[in-house]
Amino acid sequence: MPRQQVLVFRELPPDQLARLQAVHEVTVANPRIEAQRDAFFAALQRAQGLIGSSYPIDAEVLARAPALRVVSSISVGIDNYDLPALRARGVMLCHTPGVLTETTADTLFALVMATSRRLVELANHVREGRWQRNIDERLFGWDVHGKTLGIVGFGRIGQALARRAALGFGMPVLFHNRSAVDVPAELPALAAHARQLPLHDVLAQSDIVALTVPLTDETRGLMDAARFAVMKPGAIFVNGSRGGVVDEAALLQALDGGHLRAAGLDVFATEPLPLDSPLRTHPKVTPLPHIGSATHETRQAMAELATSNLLQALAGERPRATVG
Ligand code: 8YV
Repeated sequence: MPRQQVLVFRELPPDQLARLQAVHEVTVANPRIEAQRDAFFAALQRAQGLIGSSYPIDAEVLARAPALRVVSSISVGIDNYDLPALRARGVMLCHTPGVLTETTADTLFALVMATSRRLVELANHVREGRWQRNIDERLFGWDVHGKTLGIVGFGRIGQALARRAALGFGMPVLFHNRSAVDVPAELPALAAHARQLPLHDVLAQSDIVALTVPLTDETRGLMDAARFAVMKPGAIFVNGSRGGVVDEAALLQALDGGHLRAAGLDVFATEPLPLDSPLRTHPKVTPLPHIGSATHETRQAMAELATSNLLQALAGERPRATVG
């Protein structure tokens, strides 16, 4: 098979970069880094394969990639990719589902704990020398065990989150999902713990609401002022999906007006979060820098899968994880 031109647009672990270099001509250029952007677009002109994440591959980029055959995303989310434009060009899209499910569910449950028990706020209370006497009710958190968890989006990550909540913390789980889920048949361990309900009922009956939906035309702006108003007074909101699913101004109003108790956010409409965003310093918000899958083990596994997808596609084989 002739050596082909591969463009890596997000850093790969050395062992995975070496796998690509052993077979193809590889250029590494991350367009999110100003100093590498010209190199990215120069290499794009001759690239048959792309591998990376967190950069929009749209019709404009594709128009500058006349030889492109496959894009291998180091992500499970595919909202950065213009699917109709890729289809129109016959460019295959691969991604990395499955390998990051448990890690991302861990992150989401960590946000449930951190917001409910005020972990970051109270750690800072100690760090900043303000722990001068036993804490009182002004610094108490709220129990997690036994509370009702509402999950919006019941795919792999939502189901993994439900297992943690129901089987680990005795939490009844209510979930909304676009398609019907036969819990007794598909998820027998959750049969006695998880119920599918319409979105309104999940929001209205849950003490904690967690988003795990993908960002699509249907879910963009899903959590708006009306839906935050449906949530229980004093409820906690956690977002591990995409920032674009949330009307952030409406979230701030729900927090500032006292309707919502707290919010744990791993994703934002604009990332990195702008320094002037009120979400960055809001006392009721626990912000994380999009660390859903960001562990050494899982990012290595994602890179390995994405590299295998690309090598297989360029060799004319069927990759393990294609989109569509
Ligand atoms: C990563 C993610 O943040 O997989 C996704 O969709 O959001 C995360 O795993 C990111 O895409 C890094 O590759």
